[in-house]
Amino acid sequence: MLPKLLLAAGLMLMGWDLARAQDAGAAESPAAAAAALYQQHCAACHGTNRTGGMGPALLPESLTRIKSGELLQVVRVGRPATQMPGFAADGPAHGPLTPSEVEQLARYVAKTPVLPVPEWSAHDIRESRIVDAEAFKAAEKPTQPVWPADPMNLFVVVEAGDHHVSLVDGDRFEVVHRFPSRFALHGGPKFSPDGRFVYFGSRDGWITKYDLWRLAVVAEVRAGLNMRNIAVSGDGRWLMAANFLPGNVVLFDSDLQLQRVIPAVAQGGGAASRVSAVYDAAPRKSFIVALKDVPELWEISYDPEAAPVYRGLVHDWRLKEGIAEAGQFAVRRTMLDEPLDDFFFDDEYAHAIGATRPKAGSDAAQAQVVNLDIRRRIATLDLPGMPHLGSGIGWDWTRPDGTQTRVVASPNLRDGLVSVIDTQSWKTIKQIPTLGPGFFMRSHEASRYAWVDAMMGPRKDTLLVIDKQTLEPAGTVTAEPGKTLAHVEFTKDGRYVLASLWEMDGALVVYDAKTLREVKRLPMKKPVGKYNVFNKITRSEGTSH
Ligand code: DHE
Repeated sequence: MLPKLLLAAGLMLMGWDLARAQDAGAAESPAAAAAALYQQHCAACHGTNRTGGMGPALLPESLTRIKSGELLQVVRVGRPATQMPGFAADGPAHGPLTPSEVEQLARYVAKTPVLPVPEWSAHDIRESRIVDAEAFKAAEKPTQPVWPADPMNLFVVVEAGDHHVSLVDGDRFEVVHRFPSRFALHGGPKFSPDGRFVYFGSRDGWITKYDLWRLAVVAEVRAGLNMRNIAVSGDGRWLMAANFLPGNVVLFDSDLQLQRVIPAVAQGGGAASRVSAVYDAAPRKSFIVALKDVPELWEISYDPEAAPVYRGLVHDWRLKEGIAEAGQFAVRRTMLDEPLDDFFFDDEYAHAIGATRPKAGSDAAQAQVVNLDIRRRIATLDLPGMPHLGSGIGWDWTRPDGTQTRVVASPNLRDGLVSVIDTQSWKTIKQIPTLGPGFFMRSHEASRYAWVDAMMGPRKDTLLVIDKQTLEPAGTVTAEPGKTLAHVEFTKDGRYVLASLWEMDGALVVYDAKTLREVKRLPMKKPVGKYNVFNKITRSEGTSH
C-alpha cells in the first residue's frame, strides 16, 4: 500500500511541477508558448516529440525542403485530401489559432530542434512494421499484371503535390493507376529484379513495398526518423536504408523484416555521422555507403561468400591473425581525406566518384575518385560549384583523335554547367555551359542526346538538350514559360522523353526524343521523379541506379 501511496504522491508532485514549469515557460518565452500550442493542437497526430504519428514528423530535419510560406499555408488552411485540418481562425475552417499563433507554430516546428535528440531503436523499427496479410500472401505467388500494358515499359511517377504515385503506361501514355504515398517521398524508388515490386523511401524514414502487378501495398516499415535513401540488392533479397537521424544504415530482407542496424561510427568507435547515401553495386554484390560527417566510404557485402573483414593491422591474413568478422554484412572501410556528400559509379563499379562540399572560403568542390578494390582515392578532380554526382550518367565518347573512351557527366547544383570527365585519364574534358544550376541529367543508350534542367535558376522553365558526341547544345525545350520543367526519363526504347512540369497544377509532358516536339500532356500534382521499370532493372546507362 505504502509504495502505491508514495507513487501517487510522487506523480501529483511531478504533475504540479510540470504544470508550474509550463506556466512559467509560457509566461517567459515565445518558444515555450509555441511548444504548448504544439502539444495542444498537433501532438495527437504528429507525436508528442514531433517524430510523427498519423501525420508526418515535424522536425527541422524533415522540413528543410518545405518553403516557410508553404508550411504557414498548411497550418492555416490544412492539406487537401488528408486528415490535416486548417487551424487559422481567419481561414476557411475557422480554426482555433490567431494569425500570430499560426506563425509561431510554423516557425517552432521548422526551426526548433527536439532535445534530447529523439531515438529510433531496433525495437521501434520492428514495432513499426505493417503488413497487409492478403497482399503479402499474394506477393509470394506468381501472377500477371491486373492492367493491360507492358509491365516493362511502366513509369512510376512520384507526385509531391498531394503525395501520390501514378503508374503510367509508357506506350499509350495513360495513367494505369494512382494511389496515395507516404508523406514526402525522396530519391528514386527501387525495384525488385523482375520489376514486379517497387520500394519507396520517404524523408520521414518510411519504406513502402508495393506490388505493381496487383496494385497493392504489401508491407511498410519505418527505418529511421530522417532518411536519405534506400538501395535494393541486385539479387532482390536485401534492402538497405541510409539515415541522417539516427545516423545509421539499416538492413532489411525483401519483406522489410529488420536484419540489422549498423551505427555510422568512425573506425575504432570514433565520431558518429549522418549517412549521405547508400547505393547497390550489383556486380560487386555489395552496398556502398558514404558518411556525411566522417571521411570514410563503406562497402557492405551481401555475398554469402564474401571474404572476412579484418580489423586493424595483420601480418598475414592467411594465418587468420587478428579478429576477423564474417564477410557478409561486415563494414569494409575506405579511409578518405574528406567526407563524401553524394557519389556514383563507373560502369564496372570499380570506382566511386564522390563530391565533397566546397570548403569555407573556397569556390570549388572536389570530386574524389575512389578505387573500391585497392580502397583508396586514386584521383582528385577540381570541379566548380557543387556537382550533383548522384545524378551523373555515363556514355561512350570518341576523342578528337579518334580513340574511344567512356565519359561520365554531372549536373551542378550551384553553377550553370555540366562537367564531363574522361574515366580513363580522370581529367575533366569539358565544362558545358547550361541554362543555369540544375539537379538532374538523363539519357538513353538509343539516344544521341542528354537532357539537363536548370531548375535552380531563372531559366527553370527550360531543359537543355546536349549532343553526347559534340558535347554542344543541340536544342532547348520549354513547356510553359516561367514554370519549372525538370527531371526526365526515357521510355524503354528511348524514343520518348517524359518530363515533369513541376507545379501544383502541373503535368507529365511527353516529348519525341529526336524531334524534341511535345507529343502529349498528362495533368499531375507537382510531379517530381519518374522511373521506367525496364531502364531501372536493366541499369540503363542513361538513368540513375
Ligand atoms: Fe534529392 C535523389 C540528395 C534535395 C529530388 N537526392 C537524391 C539522392 C540523393 C539526394 C543522395 C539519391 C537517392 C536515390 O535515388 O537513391 N537531394 C539530396 C540532397 O542532398 C538535397 C540537395 C538536399 C536535401 O534536403 O536532401 C536534395 N532532392 C532534393 C530536392 O529539393 C528535390 C529536387 C525535391 C524533393 O523531392 O525533395 C529532390 N532527389 C530528388 C529526386 C531524386 C533524388 C527526384 C531521384 C532522382 C532519380 O532520378 O533517381
